[in-house]
Amino acid sequence: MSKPNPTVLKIGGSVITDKSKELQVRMDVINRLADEIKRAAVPKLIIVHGGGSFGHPLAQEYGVKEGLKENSQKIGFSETHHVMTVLNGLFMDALIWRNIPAVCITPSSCIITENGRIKHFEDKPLKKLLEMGFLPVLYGDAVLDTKLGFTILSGDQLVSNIATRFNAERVIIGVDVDGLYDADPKVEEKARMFNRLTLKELKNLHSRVGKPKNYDVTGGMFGKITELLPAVESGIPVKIVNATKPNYIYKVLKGEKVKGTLIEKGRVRVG
Ligand code: IP8
Repeated sequence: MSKPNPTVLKIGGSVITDKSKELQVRMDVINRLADEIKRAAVPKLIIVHGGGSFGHPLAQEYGVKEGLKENSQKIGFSETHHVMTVLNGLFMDALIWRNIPAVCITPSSCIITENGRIKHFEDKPLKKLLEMGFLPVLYGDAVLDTKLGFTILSGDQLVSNIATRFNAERVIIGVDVDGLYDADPKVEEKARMFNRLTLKELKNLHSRVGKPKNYDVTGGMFGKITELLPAVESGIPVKIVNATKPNYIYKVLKGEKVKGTLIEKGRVRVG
């Protein structure tokens, strides 16, 4: 029997938290997503979630991403990591209460970056969990860094790294908009969504998608695009969908047609 390659699912922090208020979880959304994940029953799944109004405001307040410059930042590293474990705990509750054998893998305990890029990743437990049929769950985290002392590892860099490392079949990115746009759809009324993009087209977008103006320390949609490049480059298709809309995550996990942006390495097929 052939073993399926894993699916890597990212759930954005803006989906599971209310970014207008610090430390505001959207438990209703987490519960609905857990139901959808349960119903879809994907054989090999790895989940990564973002920080939203848990990790980002604290990371920004203490300049965690920029690294350790003064001792007073250390408590900021601890707090940022801690609130992420709290958000993760709520996510894990929702999965485990539904009888999903999910296990949390804490990035700060198994990953060290170098200038913000993943350098060491002790991935054996993750691999073993996957082989045993567990659902590993990771998240964007405050991590140690060989050059900076510490930094912020975005869920998107993690997704791309894991997808490449485990030769994922596909990556699904659940966000709070319908897909990838040529401008911020929350600001620009006329923003146009891409249904499909090639790697080349995606690279061109870099210069056109502006940096976010909010507190998202890992760069919002701009950061996402940059981080997804290695996964797409290694031939893994990436689908960006709106996870705030009921059943979108269920449908995409099941391989059903759903509105969103599909990014593939090769030329876009016609039809
Ligand atoms: O929300 C960063 O992860 P992201 C998480 O995926 C923290 O960018 C700790 C700010």
